[in-house]
Parts: sequence; structure tokens; C-alpha cells
Amino acid sequence: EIPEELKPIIQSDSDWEKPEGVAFLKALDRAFLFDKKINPNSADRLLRYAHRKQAGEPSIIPSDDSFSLKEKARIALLNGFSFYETLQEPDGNWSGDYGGPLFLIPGLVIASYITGSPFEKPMQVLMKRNIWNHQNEDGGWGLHIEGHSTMFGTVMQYVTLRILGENLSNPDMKRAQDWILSHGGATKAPQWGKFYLSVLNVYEWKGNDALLPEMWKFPKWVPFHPGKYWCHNRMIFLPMSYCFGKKVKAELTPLVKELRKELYTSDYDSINWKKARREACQTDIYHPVSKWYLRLSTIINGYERIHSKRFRKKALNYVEDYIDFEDTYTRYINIGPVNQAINSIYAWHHHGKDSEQFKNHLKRWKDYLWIAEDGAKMAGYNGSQLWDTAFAGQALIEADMENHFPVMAEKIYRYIDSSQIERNAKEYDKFWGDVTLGCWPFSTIDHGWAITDCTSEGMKTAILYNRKEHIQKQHHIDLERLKPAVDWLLSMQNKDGGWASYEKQRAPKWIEVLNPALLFENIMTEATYTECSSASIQGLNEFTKHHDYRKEDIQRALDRGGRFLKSKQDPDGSWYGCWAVCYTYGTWFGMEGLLTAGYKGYEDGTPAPEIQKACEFLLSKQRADGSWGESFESCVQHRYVEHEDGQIVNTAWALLALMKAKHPDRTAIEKGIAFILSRQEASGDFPQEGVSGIFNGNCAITYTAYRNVFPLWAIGRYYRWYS
Ligand code: LAN
Repeated sequence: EIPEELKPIIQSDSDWEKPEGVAFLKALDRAFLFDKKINPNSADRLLRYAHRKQAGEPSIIPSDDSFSLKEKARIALLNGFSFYETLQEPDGNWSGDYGGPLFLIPGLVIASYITGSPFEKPMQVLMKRNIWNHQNEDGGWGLHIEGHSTMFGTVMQYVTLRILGENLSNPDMKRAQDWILSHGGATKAPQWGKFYLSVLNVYEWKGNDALLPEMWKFPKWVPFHPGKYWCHNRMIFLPMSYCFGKKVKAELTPLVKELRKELYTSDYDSINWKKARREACQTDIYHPVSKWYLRLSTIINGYERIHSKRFRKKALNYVEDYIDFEDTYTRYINIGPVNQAINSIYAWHHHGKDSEQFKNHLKRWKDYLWIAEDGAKMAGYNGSQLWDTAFAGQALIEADMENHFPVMAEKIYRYIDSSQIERNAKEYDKFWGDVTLGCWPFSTIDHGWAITDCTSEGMKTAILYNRKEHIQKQHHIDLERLKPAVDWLLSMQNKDGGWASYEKQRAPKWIEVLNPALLFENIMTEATYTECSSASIQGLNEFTKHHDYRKEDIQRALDRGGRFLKSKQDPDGSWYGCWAVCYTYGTWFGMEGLLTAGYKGYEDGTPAPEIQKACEFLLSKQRADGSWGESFESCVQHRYVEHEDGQIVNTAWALLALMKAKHPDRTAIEKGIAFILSRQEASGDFPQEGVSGIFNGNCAITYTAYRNVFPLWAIGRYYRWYS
């Protein structure tokens, strides 16, 4: 908030140059210095401001034996939920830091530069502060806040800082430039980097493999038709193919000319662009391109040289309609932060700067911005509202605490009620869409994309709350409203018996060999995921316990789903987690899914062998202090990598799984619970430790709610079951 006394002084952007403005911006910048060395993850202290005085202060729970563990658990639950309730928004959800990836603000700032729509000065200061806070010791930046320096991360931050007014007189800029040049210069940026640099006009379009809009006009049977890509990849390729087809680029401004000099090891005009297409920096290669990709791109690049103008126009018309369709359906939020930025560039280029379309995009930029003590960042989605609210809701019920927090419970239900998607997109089959009516999104109803596990978690929470008659409800999420969600979930089960994320798997898995991104794996097509499958099983099971609708179909789906989960289990008993860190998360979902699908736990002595193996795996990873701790490197390397320190979130997942299986080793479980209790702060909050989320194997993403919800959920399960 700009202080009142400044408002009369700051009437236009240039007024920030006045001494009062400069002083304010400097003070703002200083206030957001934070120590990355302690922990690169922000703890959302600004959001949690009211409690800041107590933050970090040790637990109020006595560490001696004056209370039993059960009594201590009860104090922790009451304290923890009363704290968490203070963060609940009036409409019932929890907002929080959903940052982590470092390539999002750059996309938005590049869009703002090209379209001539600069952010307000204080926002620019906060964005810069965020970038500086995450510079690595070697001068570069990672793909995400905990990552090693990469060409992509570094080049993207460098151009962003330049757009936001920094220059080489700043020694930290010089360090960044040194990193880039000593690693071979910006021609070594991966595909997304090359794309953004091309749009910014500091790299030539002919240095990219062609992103042909004509691919949208492939016959539908072609296995690598872009309509069959995983929706995130598809919705990013879409506006990229527009920009490539039109060779969209920024004006050749003095800044652009300077960047052309600063980013390369040789003279810009002497760069061999065709060769540059293939260049990549070793630091960035997580998923190398295959010979199949190279072959296909030779053909595609060949076509670009001889392409028919008429056919290009026709293909572009389709692309334009498709982008308009996505914009309208998502009310200009778009499926994610990357296509938000590129679709904005499209709206500006195609519809014009004064168009409603472009103005609608500008309004949505704010939905993605988040300010924490490390500065302003762009979130990985327009939030994780539904997801976090559903889990908080389930944790509260399981702890049997809804009577202590009736207002929180009522608001949770209200949010689940008001975010069930109420519409299908018009003509969705023309644009490779799917049914969405009756499903739940990850974030908000306006976003509107349906996801299997979000639908299941939303539905499960609704049913749990429906059964608690004493919880106040404005509207009832009745059977008629649940039926379409059930229908959709049943229709989404893949051939292998598992569930993917947003859509059914549409293309064979081998098209992954055409993944050009280098930085990410598993982006080409939907896959079946342990987490999504387990959640779908749990949602359908909760439904079928209480309703007769499609009983047999559901039973069949549960059986097939259980077999799928079993087939996904690794020989050591664990499951790999695709969307959070990592084997503790995957194994929690794997076990909950199997147990729900009918596999036996320890309740009468002999568990199913799969459950026994999974428990043994988990117990083998428990640390001496009772905790579990996994680094995000587990996801990257596909093997269990220990964190330096025990992590409350991993500990909670492992405990939730063991307790669900009714594992008899009470000492192990109590040691884990005692560990979580010891980390709770006096305020009732928990510390933000290492990053919890991940996508596509390689990019970490912050879920700040996890540190509150999962520890409380585990303590609640303990309180109810083991006492
Ligand atoms: C998400 C966030 C939510 C997440 C869960 C629901 C938790 C998961 O169970 C299924 C997959 C999903 C929906 C998911 C997929 C990938 C997303 C959308 C993200 C991690 C948030 C950001 C990420 C998106 C792909 C970022 C843009 C980058 C690309 C590589 C395309």
C-alpha cells in the first residue's frame, strides 16, 4: 500500500523520481532483504504478520512428561487450528505463497515490456528484490529457488533486471553477466529461453526450431498432434506457435540493442543461428533431446523454409480462435502462469493494445502476483485454493475438531460449494477440451479447468461435511450435484486402470521422445499418476459408501485402480511422488489408495504384502530423531535423497500412511508425532522448511499451506486412533 502522504505527490510514473518517491522505494527495497543462506523458502511472514512476534518462538508444549503425548497432541491441535483459522479468507479458502519457479516473473515482465504496460514502481522494486534475493553465490540463478544455476534461470533474470532498470554498473549484474558469458552465452539457453529472447528481439527467430502453427492442422490420427499433448504443454505451445508464425518481436529499442551486446560471447551479427538451435548449456540438461526429436525438427524446419502462406494463414486462424477460446473460458486467467504471459502478448498483438481482450489480461496479472518477505513473485497457478481448503477440511474432521471451530468448518464447506465448476466450455470438442461441469478445479471456479484429484478431494470433503449435520450450510452439495463429478471421474480412468491429471491419456507415451524442453520430463502427454489415481479411488469410494448411484461401475473402477497402484509400487515398497517431495508423498498416496481399494492393513494382524512392504520402506527411512526428511533431489534423481534435516511435512505424510495401515509399531509413530510437536511454534504455526512441491521431475514449487495442514492432520489421526 502506498502511504497516504505520498498519494498527492505521486500522480504519474515520473513522480517516483522526486526525493520522497525515491526515499519510499529505497525503504521498500530494504525492508525486503532476506537471508537466502538460512533458507531460500519464504515463510510467508507478511501474510502471517499478526503472529510475527511469536514466530520462531519455541513450542508452548512442555517437553517433559508432565503431560501425556495424547494431551500434548490436543494442545497442539487447538493451538494449530486456531492459528490457521486466522489465515482463512472471508470466502473460506486459504491463500498463500505459491512461488518457487524463477522463470515466471521474467515471462510477465517481458510481456509488460513488449506491450508497453509497465508495472507500478513499487511493484517493480519488489520484483527486483525477489530476484536479487535468489541470486546464487556463483552469480547465476536456478530454475527454482533451491536449484543450482542454469542458463535459463540466469538469462531470464538478467533480461528482467535490465528491463526493470538495472545495468552493469551494479556489481551483481556484472556477476550475472560473467556467469552467462563464462557458460557460453545466451545461445545456450534451452528452448523456452530461446523463445522468450526471440520475442524480446534479442535472439533471432531462425535460431529456434520451428514452432509451426500448421501442426494444429495435422490429421487427428497423428500421434503427436499437439491436441493430444498434456494440456499444460499444449496451452503453452499454442501461443508460442502464434508468436512463431507471426515472428512477433519487440521494437529495436536502445535496451534491446544493448542486450544483444551483453548476452553473447561473439558479435550478434556473426552468430550462426542455425547452429544455435542445437546449443544448450550442460547445467540445463535434465531431459536431453532424442534423435527422434532431431529428425522430426529437421523436417519441420525444412517445411518452415518453403511453407505456403495460405496454409499458414488458415492454421493461424485456428490458433487465434483457440487462444480466444481459452481466454474466454478461463475468464482471462488461463490454465497457468506461462500461457497467461504469452496469451497477453497474443492479445496485444492480434487484438490491439486498446482491445477488451488485452485489458482483461492486464487485470488478471495481479491474480498471479504474491508478495512475501523475499519480494514479489509470480505464482505457479492463480493459487492452490481448492486444494488447500479440501485438505484443511479433511484434517479438521479427522481431528474431530469441527465443533471447536464451527465458523472455520462452515466457511470450508462454503468454499467447496462455491467452487464446483458450473459450466462446460462452448464447443470444447473443437478445441481439444473436455467436460468440466460438476468437477472441481485446483484453484478457483473462474479458472475452470477440471482435475481428477481436485475433483475427488473436493467431492470427498463435501461428502464428509454433508454427513456432519451440525455444520452450518448455506447450500447443500446434494446427490444431483455429485453425480456429474462421479460420471466424469469414471470416464477419466485410463486403459491401465489409473488416472491422469486433467484429461485422459490421448497419445502413446513414446511421444515423450519429442520433448524439446530439456528442463522438464513427462510434459508431452498425460500419464497415469499414483497421486491422481489414489485420490480418485478415495473420492469414488467415499461416494459409493453413501449413495447407490452407479455402484457396479464404481466397484469395477476401484478394483482396476487398486491393481494399477499395485503395479506402480517400486520393488522396495515405495511409490515415486510426481507432484510433491517425493517418496514419502507418493507412498502416502499409494497406501491410502490401496487400503481404500480393499487391501488389508494391520488391523487383524496380517496385512497385504504390498502394505507390509510399504510400511517397511517407510520405517527404514525414519531418522533417529523420529522424523523423515527428503530433499527435492529425490524427485530429480528418482531415488530417496535425504534432506540435511528432518522435515515436518515428510514426517506427516509418512505417519499418515503408517497410521492408516494401523501399523503396530507405536513407538516409531509416537517418536514421529513428538518430532512434529517439538517443531510447532508458540503461535501455533509451523516453520517453513524445505520446498515441498515439484512438477515434471525437476522444478520445485512452494506449498506454504502444507506445513500447517499435514502436521495437524497427522497429529489429529494420532489423537483419534492411537489414544
Ligand atoms: C500443478 C499444481 C497442482 C497439481 C496437483 C493437483 C497437486 C497434482 O496432483 C496434479 C497436477 C497439478 C494439477 C499440477 C500440474 C503442473 C502445474 C500446473 C502445477 C505443478 C502448478 C504449476 C505447473 C505448471 C505446469 C507450470 C508451468 C510449467 C510447465 C512445465 C508447463
